[in-house]
Amino acid sequence: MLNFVTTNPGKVREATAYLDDEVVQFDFDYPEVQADELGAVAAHGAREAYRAADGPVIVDDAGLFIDAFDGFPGPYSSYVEDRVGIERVWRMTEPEDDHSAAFKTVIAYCDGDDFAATPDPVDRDERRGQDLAADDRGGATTDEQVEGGEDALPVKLFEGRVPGEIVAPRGEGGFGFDPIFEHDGTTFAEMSTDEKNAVSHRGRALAKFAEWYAER
Ligand code: ITT
Repeated sequence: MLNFVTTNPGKVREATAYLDDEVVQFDFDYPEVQADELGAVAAHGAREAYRAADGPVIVDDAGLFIDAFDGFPGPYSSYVEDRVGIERVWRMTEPEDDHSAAFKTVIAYCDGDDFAATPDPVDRDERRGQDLAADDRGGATTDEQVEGGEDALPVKLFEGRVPGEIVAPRGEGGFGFDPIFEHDGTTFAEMSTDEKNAVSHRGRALAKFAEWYAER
């Protein structure tokens, strides 16, 4: 059994399609550290949640990065959805603006054990707040054994990104910013879960995670 640590059932719905193991929503509102990088937020959450859960956990920290706003709301997307609302985020983009955007997600896995070093990132709390972008991954992995300390719990990170455009809200499906995010002419809220998974940031990260997790 795998605990998906989230207050958002939409994320769990998307994950079940990828994993043979039973995925259970672990509704634990972990304190989100203020950091400019999703990887740091997700890794911190996975460590906190692992201490509270009875088994392996995944945390998914996601955000909408709008080019015209230099990546805003990014890691602050949840706060902006609650306080501003997605309709007003769309209205904030002027007609003459570049409407391109991307959804990004980082899935962080923790089961309390160490991982064999691989070309993929293993966050050992050494890079808090630093960029864990896909292109930087090589440097995130070390063979070093980390001494004791709960903060040193290893966390494995899987990243996904999808490009798109900010548009007027359309569609009834999905969750969060899906109605204002268009990919190839269709908003994520107009897609079924399977259609969204096939192209989405979360689908890409989940596919990488599922492949690795099946071996573990
Ligand atoms: P948890 O932190 O409890 O998992 P959350 O919904 O707050 O739930 P995030 O902090 O990762 O999750 O999400 C940041 C924001 O981005 C939040 O407003 C989400 O609704 C939104 N979001 C995340 N993934 C999304 C997706 O696939 N489609 C649309 N909006 C998404």
